Amino acid sequence: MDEAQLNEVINAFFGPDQVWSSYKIDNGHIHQTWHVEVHSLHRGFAIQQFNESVFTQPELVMGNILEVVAWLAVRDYPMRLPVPRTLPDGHTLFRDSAQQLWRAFPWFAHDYTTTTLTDPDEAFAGAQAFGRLLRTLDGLPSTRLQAVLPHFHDLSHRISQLAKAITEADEQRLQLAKPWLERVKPYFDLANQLAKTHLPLRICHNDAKPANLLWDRHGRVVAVIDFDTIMPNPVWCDFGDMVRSFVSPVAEDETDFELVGVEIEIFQALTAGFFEATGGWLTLPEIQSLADGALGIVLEQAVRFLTDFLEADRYYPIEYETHNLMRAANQITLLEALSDRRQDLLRIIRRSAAHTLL
Ligand code: GN1
Ligand code: MG
Repeated sequence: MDEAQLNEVINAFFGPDQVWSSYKIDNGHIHQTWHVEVHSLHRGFAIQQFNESVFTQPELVMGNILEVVAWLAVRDYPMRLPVPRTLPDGHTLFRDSAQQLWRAFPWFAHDYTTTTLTDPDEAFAGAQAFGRLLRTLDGLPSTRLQAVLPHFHDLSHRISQLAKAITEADEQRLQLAKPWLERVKPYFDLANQLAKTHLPLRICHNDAKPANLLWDRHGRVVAVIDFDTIMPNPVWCDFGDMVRSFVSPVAEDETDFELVGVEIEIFQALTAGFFEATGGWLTLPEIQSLADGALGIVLEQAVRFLTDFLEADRYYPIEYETHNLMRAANQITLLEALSDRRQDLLRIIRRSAAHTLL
């Protein structure tokens, strides 16, 4: 991406001859993002180059986002809303002369973002924010949302993709992956167990991780961002993604696996924050699904990273050759740690849920 290309995009969204400055933001595996200050408008924007190989129907993604923000805008939703900028022709996507696709969101002033949470108060506030989003989306007819990524949280489908990748992988990658495949296999039955739960579908964020939260200096969540994958799913999908990304004190690609583990205080705070926002609304079977759902989401992420490693890194960008294998290994280590503490997780969930029902 050169400056002339970004200038073309800025002209399209904000009119010709804008004076602007920008820097690239290193956040997210899928799209590429720039912070752009449009000086003549005295406003900042997040400008994104849209990844069409992941989201092959970009208009459906934008359609979902518009449905969701329109719903939230007239409800009791206390955070900023990522409303996409419209072009003069009313569209929210711009195709530049190099055939790349772009969109723009308002920039929300915030003090920090983070990929890991080490403070229980932050875990509480983060889970409360994702819970609030989930709760406020209740009632939005799911028929108004399109399945932008079919089978996104379909664990059995993810496992069968891994099986296919194993049969097609190059020998060297397969050998490297083998020990981790052996360690993850015992958990595959979780897919069947979770498939049997028959829970109501809720409108989930589906990427409920700290990197999708913006914070102010008082530890309050300014905004939940990245509405690309908002789709109906069982509630454990969002709870599970939070567990996956909150409870371990290190990033998902940390290679010192000794550091990967479950900070039980963080889990406790996360659970309390989540029930603070959703308590009394969730059904008992949903509450009972949360612990195994969390294990399921960690398993799913491990399977996705492992599949991508075996498929020679088609999906997730990598910084070194075994990056996806290391990400998978990290997630398998976390899965084992969570599984060891399953009884504690269940007890904490039960207590927390009881508390909100009183
Ligand atoms: C991807 O791009 P980003 O970081 O928001 C992925 C999620 C994964 C996550 C792992 C559309 O999200 O599903 O859980 O990486 N998004 C997509 O960090 O595949
Ligand atoms: Mg995302």
